[in-house]
Amino acid sequence: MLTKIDKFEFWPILIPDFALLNMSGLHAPMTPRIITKCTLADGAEGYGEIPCNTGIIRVMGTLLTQLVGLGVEEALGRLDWVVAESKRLAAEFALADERGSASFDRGVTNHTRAGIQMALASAFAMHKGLPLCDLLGGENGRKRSEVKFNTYLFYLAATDGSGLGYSYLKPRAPKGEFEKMRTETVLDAGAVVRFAQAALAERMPGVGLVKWKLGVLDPEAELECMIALARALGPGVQVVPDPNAAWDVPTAIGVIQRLKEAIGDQLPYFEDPVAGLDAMAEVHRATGVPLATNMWAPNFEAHEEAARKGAIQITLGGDCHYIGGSDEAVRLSAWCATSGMGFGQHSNTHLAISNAHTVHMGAAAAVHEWPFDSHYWPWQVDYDPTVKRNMAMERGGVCRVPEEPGLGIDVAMDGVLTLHEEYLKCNRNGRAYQNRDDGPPAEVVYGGWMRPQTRAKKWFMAGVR
Ligand code: GKR
Ligand code: MG
Repeated sequence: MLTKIDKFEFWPILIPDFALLNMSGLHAPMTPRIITKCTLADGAEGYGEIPCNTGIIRVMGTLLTQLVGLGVEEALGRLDWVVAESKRLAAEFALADERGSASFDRGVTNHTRAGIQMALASAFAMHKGLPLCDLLGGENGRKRSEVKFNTYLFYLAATDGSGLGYSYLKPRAPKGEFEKMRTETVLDAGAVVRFAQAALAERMPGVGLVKWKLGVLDPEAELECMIALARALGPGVQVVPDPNAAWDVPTAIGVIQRLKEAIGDQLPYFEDPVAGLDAMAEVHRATGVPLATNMWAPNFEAHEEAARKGAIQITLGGDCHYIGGSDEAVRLSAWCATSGMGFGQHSNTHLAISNAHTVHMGAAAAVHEWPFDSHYWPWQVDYDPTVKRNMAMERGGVCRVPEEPGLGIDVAMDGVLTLHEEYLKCNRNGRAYQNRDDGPPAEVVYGGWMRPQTRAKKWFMAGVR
């Protein structure tokens, strides 16, 4: 019975984060994640990494004990039970299990399933001596040998003197303009252009698509930034803006039409301009610009509805964490291949284990026409103690798909435990980064800032009085 699950463990951790702005507020200097680990009786180990909230911790703790002792294949066959139990427990514990409406996903069930599936599948791949993507890809294994990422950039807040503790990220001797600017203010067109140029020159050379998070400044100012960015980068680089549904329909139609007129094909698609599938369909009909989402299609049913309504032309639901696991992301890619919807993947602040699962998912996916989002390469990779042997990013944002069994990276458990200690210490000391919440740091740095729910206009600076 070599394939039995011997141990199934998980650790909430805190990972370093920069002062990124979005319509929900400002990233805190640390973000909670969860690392899961499955150990089989033959010693094979598999890992998962997911967003963290206190709801997931409660549900995960209850479910993992019930999987220990099962065969790994049997456990993989019980993922529907994981979903049903997670929903039941979320209701019993009165947890929000909230999807879609925030700029980030506060779901419990989707993330719990993902954390369990990732650890089980990578342990099983290890046991079989197969790279994970060959297991995920089914009969013919992987579909490709490289997975591509875009460059994912944000406006940055001035945090010096805020007392929030971002200063530990300031390098004493920055290796270039990108590292220097990463801890400075980026809030106008000039800084946006300089920061993106530095990212492409120094960090991700040869990448042909820059995603920029909007929903921060007045939409007119953001339009000016996006036009300046596209003009400065030139026709070889596309620009994808994402205001996380901060705008109403008339604003979105006006901004997108003018952006399209100004930059033409440099705008391949626009992400989540407005809230809800009906509004997305209206914006698409009026502008003709393809729209992408990571907010309004959290499951397969919503994808079908989105396709019927003409609301979404590209899904970013290929995110393993968001759709409930890398197996589900691969299944979504197959649905995209037949339905004609474009397939992409969305990302949140994360470390190497999440990155590795994304690369394997991308290698196994039926289609991979759009480069994936990743917070990792511009932001976290330099501050990641959870990995001893990592994947590398090559020119053009390319990650080569590993040939080794399992994930093809070496996880550093001492680093995981250090970050777990940080989680325990911060929460003991009352800093309480237990759930990601971009509101409180925004309130400290921009006094008078209000949560989007309590103000008429949802972009960030509209809340600064
Ligand atoms: O990290 O601030 C952020 C992003 O806004 C993230 O939370 C979103 O989920 O990256 C995401 C997006 O594309 O909407
Ligand atoms: Mg988005």
